[in-house]
Amino acid sequence: MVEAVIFDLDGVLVTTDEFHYLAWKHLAEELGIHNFTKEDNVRQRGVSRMASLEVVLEKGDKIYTEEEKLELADKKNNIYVASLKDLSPEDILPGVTRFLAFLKEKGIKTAIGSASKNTPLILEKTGLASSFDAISCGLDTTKSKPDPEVFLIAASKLGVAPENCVVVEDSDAGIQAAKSGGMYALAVGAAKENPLADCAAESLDVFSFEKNGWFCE
Ligand code: B16
Ligand code: MG
Repeated sequence: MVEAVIFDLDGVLVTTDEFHYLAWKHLAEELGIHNFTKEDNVRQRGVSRMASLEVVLEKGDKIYTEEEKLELADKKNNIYVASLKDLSPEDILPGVTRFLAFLKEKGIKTAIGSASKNTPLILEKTGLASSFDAISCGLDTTKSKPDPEVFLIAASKLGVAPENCVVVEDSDAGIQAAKSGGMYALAVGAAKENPLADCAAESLDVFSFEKNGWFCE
């Protein structure tokens, strides 16, 4: 029985996935890497900032020390945070408000399970902070997706057993994390063809509660 839904943030609730891509592209260009593409960015979805940096660096041929890598990750984060300056409720993805209203009506708890350390800033700017019963993010974890830690912390903060949680994710790393944490996985967007997912939809906007009756049995 579904008692809680844990939402990924970037690319599921908010359009910030595009801002991540643009910030990494900016950094790549500065490093002389001109062939960093949206396909490369798919592998950055859901994974940590440092793992995302490796996806950029493997497109070039320079070797960086750990200290230099930390500086590069910081630089990207500064570009990314600056690009969030005008983030507002208008950047909430289509279908999110309807989805949250449905869950509230059914008495199903909600949480955030995001790899991003910028989660508090994004929730504040979009006005979403008060819409969730618990927040678990990159500031709470020591391991990143595909490790299930971020979702298990969310479930524990909600007081719901993992097998009664559904995770909504747009990344392959996140779907893998949900399944290894013993949760249901609803894949949207970039992850919609992931074979590990229990169900899938192009976006939350077109997700049908009627066709997925198990959601509210
Ligand atoms: P930050 P999610 C993830 O957020 C992004 O998908 C991923 O691309 C990013 O590297 C990660 O957050 C860390 O973000 O640099 O802001 O701490 O999809 O798990 O909500
Ligand atoms: Mg995501």
